[in-house]
Amino acid sequence: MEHLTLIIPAKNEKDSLPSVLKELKEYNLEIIIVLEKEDLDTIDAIKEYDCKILFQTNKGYGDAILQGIRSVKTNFFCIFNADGSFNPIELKNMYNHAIKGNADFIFGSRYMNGALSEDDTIVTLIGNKIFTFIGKIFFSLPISDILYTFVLGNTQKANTLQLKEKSFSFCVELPILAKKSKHKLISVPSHERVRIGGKKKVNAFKDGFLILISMIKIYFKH
Ligand SMILES: Nc1nc2c(ncn2[C@@H]2O[C@H](COP(=O)(O)OP(=O)(O)O)[C@@H](O)[C@H]2O)c(=O)[nH]1
Ligand SMILES: [Mg+2]
Repeated sequence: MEHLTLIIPAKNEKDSLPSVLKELKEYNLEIIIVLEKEDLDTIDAIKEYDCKILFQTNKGYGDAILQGIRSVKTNFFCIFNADGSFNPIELKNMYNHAIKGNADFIFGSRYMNGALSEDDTIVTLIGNKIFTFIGKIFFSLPISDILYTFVLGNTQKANTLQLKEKSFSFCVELPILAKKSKHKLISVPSHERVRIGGKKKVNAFKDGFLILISMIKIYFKH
């Protein structure tokens, strides 16, 4: 997968990120980790791994990913979590779709035949279903798991989208703007594992509300 760079946004992931990097070693991929320079515990935990570390200038999940995408040199990138929930074995299938030109953005989905989540709660499941439904009805998104954000995409095409969201609203902004720019989106089944350690950063209610506001804003602005 020589044309692929993983972008790993990380915040307080000292308990998970070292295992994630260890598992990724055999894949020989370009990796960019994006975190805050104050996150000394995470930085210290991964010092023996030879990856590029990028310090984000602002705060937030979306900010980290956006900054990561801007510094990718390969044709394709993939957003990859630092918590161990994504299985790198799934990258090959996503990458093949990209290389063959089957789609510009390939979205992992926990809600297809052959897919599964070990990390979903009833609240995140319902939230996801609602936002995925809004995505289908108002933005014609052909994806079945809008908030998962295990996405492999075309770097150049991502860079021409006017992505701005610095928070978790990035999760909906990316597919919506990609669709509006007439890029091709597809879903592929994914098996989400449980987080290795540390805490989930998403607050279902606060971030869910921000995501809803963001969808409404994008609907009326674009
Ligand atoms: N750099 C950065 N990474 C973040 C931030 N918030 C979450 N992340 C990372 O984004 C990924 C997804 O977050 P996670 O807590 O697992 O959310 P989940 O989608 O609910 O499982 C993890 O790798 C986190 O470390 C942030 O504010 N800044
Ligand atoms: Mg997670």
